[in-house]
Amino acid sequence: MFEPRYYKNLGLEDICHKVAEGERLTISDGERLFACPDINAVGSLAHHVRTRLHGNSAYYVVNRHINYSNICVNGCRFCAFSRKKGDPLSFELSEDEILDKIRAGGNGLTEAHIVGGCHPDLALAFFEDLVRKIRGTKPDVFIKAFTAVEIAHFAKNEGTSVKDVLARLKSAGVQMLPGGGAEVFSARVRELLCPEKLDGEGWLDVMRQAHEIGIKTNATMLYGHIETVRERLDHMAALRELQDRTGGFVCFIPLTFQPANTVLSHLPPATGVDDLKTIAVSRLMLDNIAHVKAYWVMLSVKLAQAALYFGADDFDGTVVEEKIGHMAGAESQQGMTCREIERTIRDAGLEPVERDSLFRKVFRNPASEGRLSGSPDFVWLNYD
Ligand code: V47
Ligand code: SF4
Repeated sequence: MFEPRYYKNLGLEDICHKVAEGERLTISDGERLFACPDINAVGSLAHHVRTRLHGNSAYYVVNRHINYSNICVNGCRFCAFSRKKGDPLSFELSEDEILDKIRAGGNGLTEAHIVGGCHPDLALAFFEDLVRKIRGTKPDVFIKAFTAVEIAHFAKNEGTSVKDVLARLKSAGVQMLPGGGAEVFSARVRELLCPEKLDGEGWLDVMRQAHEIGIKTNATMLYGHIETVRERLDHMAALRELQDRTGGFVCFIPLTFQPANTVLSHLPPATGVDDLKTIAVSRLMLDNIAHVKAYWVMLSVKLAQAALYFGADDFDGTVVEEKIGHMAGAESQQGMTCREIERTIRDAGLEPVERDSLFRKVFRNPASEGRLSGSPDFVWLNYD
């Protein structure tokens, strides 16, 4: 399939050549890829890059998502998760409830993914204390917590700088920031969908500062609502530019918009072809970000499996309990067992590789009672 002659017929011979040579693609190349009706042609280019980077491996992580609260001062039109304070459907977990969820992960858990709304009253000291207690309870669990949007919100609430918030959370035990809250950086889209939220430059600036003090982060893009193809590509180009400077992004996660229960519920969701093409073009444009995630929660397990042949190399993880996508109508199951993930990856003809948050390979010793002991399903079976 990865045949220059084939791409010549599609008018994409130059792009095929650049991909083969590892040359950077331009925004206009990205537009031509999005416009190409031959999804297999675009997918094969992305699969070529993904295979060059990761061979036959497809990664997953034994993780758990925890949302500490859905109370949020912002009212993003695409969000079905957030509630205002006092709303009967708002929730706020206590420190003990959060620690119980961490403990329920058993010895197999390697990552806690902790995010919430921009809460009006929770002080930074609450989060510092929480992170310290998680470290004390489960020192081996990697703490990936608080989006750039939450970090900027903590700084504003606390009357301090982003730098100070990042430094304090790092010293409490935060090891990485998740990639949420990026949406699309376009000021036009943000004005219409999330005018109260930290803007695109602000999001990039928080990430830059995190990278500068040695905190790695992920990056997302929410697509499939009112954004244009050009706005998706501008978003990728902005991430690529920052990555050239800092090298701090670990994984890119295209998030397909779930419209149910949002102000935008009248919009049709992205089609499967658009989802696959977006993943493929992301892999091709983001030549300096090592990993692209097929987030099964939003994509569905079946489409995420197919995405492993369209540029994605990571399947995310066990997740256990997910609210943001499911409150917006995501039809995927709540969590996956390691066995289910491994079967899904193997059935695609790829090799499942358990990784930690930084994509270091995890080795397990089923015979040992040690730090990462237990059968791969241990995490799931210990959760009730
Ligand atoms: O920040 C909100 C987005 C994000 C909707 O970094 C929506 O490893 C779809 O960021 N439909 C949360 N998306 C998810 C996220 C994430 C997931 C997995 C791994 C990582 C990582 C990050 O979801 C939010 C927002 O950008 N979002 N509403 C919606 N209706
Ligand atoms: Fe709040 Fe995040 Fe939902 Fe926006 S997407 S309303 S910031 S919880």
